[in-house]
Amino acid sequence: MNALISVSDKTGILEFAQALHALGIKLLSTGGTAKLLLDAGLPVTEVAEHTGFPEMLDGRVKTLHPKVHGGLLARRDLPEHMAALQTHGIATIDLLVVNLYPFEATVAKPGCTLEDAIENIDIGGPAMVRSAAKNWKDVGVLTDASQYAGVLAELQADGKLTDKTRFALSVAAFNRISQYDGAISDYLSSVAFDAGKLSAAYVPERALFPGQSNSQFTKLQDLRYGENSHQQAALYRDLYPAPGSLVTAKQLQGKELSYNNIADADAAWECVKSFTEAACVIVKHANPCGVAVGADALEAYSKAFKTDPTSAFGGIIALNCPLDERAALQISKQFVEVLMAPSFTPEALEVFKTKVNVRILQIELPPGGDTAWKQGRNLIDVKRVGSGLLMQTADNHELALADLKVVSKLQPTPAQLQDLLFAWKVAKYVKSNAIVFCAGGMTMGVGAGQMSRLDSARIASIKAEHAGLSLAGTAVASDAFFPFRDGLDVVVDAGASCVIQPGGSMRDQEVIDAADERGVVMVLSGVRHFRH
Ligand code: 93A
Repeated sequence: MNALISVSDKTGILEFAQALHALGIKLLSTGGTAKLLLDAGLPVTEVAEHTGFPEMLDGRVKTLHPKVHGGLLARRDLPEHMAALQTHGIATIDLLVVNLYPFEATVAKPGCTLEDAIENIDIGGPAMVRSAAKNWKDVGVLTDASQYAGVLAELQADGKLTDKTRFALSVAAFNRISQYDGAISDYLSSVAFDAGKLSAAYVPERALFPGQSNSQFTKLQDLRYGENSHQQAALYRDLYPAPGSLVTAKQLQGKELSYNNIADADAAWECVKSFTEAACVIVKHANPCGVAVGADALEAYSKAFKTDPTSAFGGIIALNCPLDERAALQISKQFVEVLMAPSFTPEALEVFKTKVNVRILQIELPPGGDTAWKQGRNLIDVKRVGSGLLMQTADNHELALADLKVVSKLQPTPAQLQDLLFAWKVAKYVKSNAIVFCAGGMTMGVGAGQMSRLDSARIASIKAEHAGLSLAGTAVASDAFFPFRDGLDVVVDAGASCVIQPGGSMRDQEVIDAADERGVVMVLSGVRHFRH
């Protein structure tokens, strides 16, 4: 039996090689490994001697030779394969022990240069591992020192490895190669991304669908902690982030972003960028607590703030328009955790200079276009469940005026239609069950995340009352249908004059009749926006 040993991490290799030798296994080895074994007095044949070809190009070519790969890949059960080995004077290699150039450890070192990283990309090692792992029926492949003891015990007991062991080793080997290549791809992608070298022309707009395993992420930064201080956390981004998505933001000032900051900033940004007019979204605990459109940043912010000044305290504020000094002065009156906008005037930035804790993010709006990616959106959503992942195409549905179906006897006025569409847009970004009262391009009451739609409706109206807002004549959006008329009664009692909901309940007619009875407009969107 022949074993080829070529390891960068030499932990435990001498003892293992000595034990193999004691079993009568012939040892082949590469430069550094061979030296270590020879120095310990073990009889070892250098690969260069075995192939008759010297190591060259600073070791870049050591084992890339038919005498190595032929010996690993030949099927022992095929006479043609064995005859070919004989013709070319190639000996079989039955055991391969390889661990790779330490690429991961190299790039983890501070100050690692691109050249260092590149030199630590192992080529010959993975090639041998793949050959051996492909030919697992005949070759045992060890890629980690933790495997030495088990393999040795089996060889000492039976003189050979079982099929089961060789297959398990093969699977482990391919796992290792995949992990290794992933680390190389991630590192090079982030280097290129940071240097602005990821040319858009070569960045494919990947069509991601559930069932395709094509999500590749690269680490942007470690976070101080996760949702709570006893949890560890880090921020990763897609290999190719959509332009205008949160991970492309630049932090201009302020404390380090926390896990919750990032999650809330994303919720705020996703919502605010769905508006074409100047808009402001204030988010607390992943829900918008104020959303408004206006002539400019100041008006949009002032209206959004009015929805729920209590909750806005310590909120995340996102604008989709330039932030000027007037708006900055107004915003600086409240406690704000994160402030984000596509651009800031120098005067606006000056306002926050002394508020060193306020995190200011500059984030470009997506270029826009006919695909979700160009609109800066994710194509898929991922959610962790136990030891699994739930994947779905993202909720990128946008409602157009023409999609609305008026089902009440009363027809909506143009102003009501505008308010309904605004309310619907906001409801999409509110956790279910969502009930959103709106008027004049601002939210007037937001009920979020309740287990019953009825309670969301009650909470939305209570919050409006607390904020001193009148709900008379408002538009209401419900992210899913009303299962009974009771929810509708609550919003109409609160003052709503028109309602938008998906429809589709068994009791739609009962709910529509109730709208007619109460003298309010009801329109159906035909789509639902659950957000759990
Ligand atoms: O430079 S390589 O990509 N070219 C090769 O042909 C090659 N063969 C083995 N790296 C190669 N190796 C790697 O060398 C092994 O994966 C192992 O990590 C390392 C062992 O080198 P040494 O025995 O000289 O310390």
